[in-house]
Amino acid sequence: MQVKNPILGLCQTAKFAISAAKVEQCPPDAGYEVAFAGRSNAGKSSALNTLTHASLARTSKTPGRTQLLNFFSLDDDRRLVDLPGYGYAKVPIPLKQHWQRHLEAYLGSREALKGLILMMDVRHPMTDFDKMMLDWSKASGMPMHILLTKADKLTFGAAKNTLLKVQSEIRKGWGDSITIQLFSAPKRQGLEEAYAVLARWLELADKPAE
Ligand SMILES: Nc1nc2c(ncn2[C@@H]2O[C@H](COP(=O)(O)OP(=O)(O)OP(=O)(O)O)[C@@H](O)[C@H]2O)c(=O)[nH]1
Ligand SMILES: [Mg+2]
Repeated sequence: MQVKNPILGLCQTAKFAISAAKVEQCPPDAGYEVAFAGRSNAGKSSALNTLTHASLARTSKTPGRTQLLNFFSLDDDRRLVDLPGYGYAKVPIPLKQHWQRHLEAYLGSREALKGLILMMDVRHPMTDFDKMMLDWSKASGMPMHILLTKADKLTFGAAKNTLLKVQSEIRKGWGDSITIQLFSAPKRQGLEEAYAVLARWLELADKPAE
């Protein structure tokens, strides 16, 4: 029997929907959403582009580039959201406060949000900001999955060691519901694991073909 993978099909036809500078500008709060969060420059936009086979999200060598909540539609009920990177020191303070306020408002109030993908650079994991996000996920009960990005920058062994170390730290401090994997955008490493998480949260589990 042939098995269809609906998440792959939907990701391949993802379309940019809207950039919201404030929570009030977000699409109506209905359906299913998965948001991509992480420190500035961690590789959020690159991961999104790799998963959607498109250059939907702007990537940049300059940290702090994604300044708004960017929504990408998969279908009428499902969206992926590229969140502004946190922790970029050179952003002017008023702008920083503006993002933080709206990011917090989005995270704290969004009914459609079903899970958070947290990206950490495999070479610099578990920053204070990452820990703050882990605390928030635990306190709010929001499902979280971590991508250790840029795995291609380390040898296989070193990347695997970091994975095990961070996994153990997270289990001890935040419980075992948070899942974690290695990811590389240029090598397209870790796609299947990430798709499986998206499919679960977006309620698009594999179904036998009709
Ligand atoms: N080698 C390698 N480089 C990567 C990977 N992911 C991202 N990068 C690079 O890291 C830089 C930042 O990537 P972005 O995807 O723009 O990061 P971001 O988290 O969206 O950054 P902000 O929007 O500024 O918060 C870019 O130069 C990317 O090309 C990866 O898996 N491997
Ligand atoms: Mg970005």
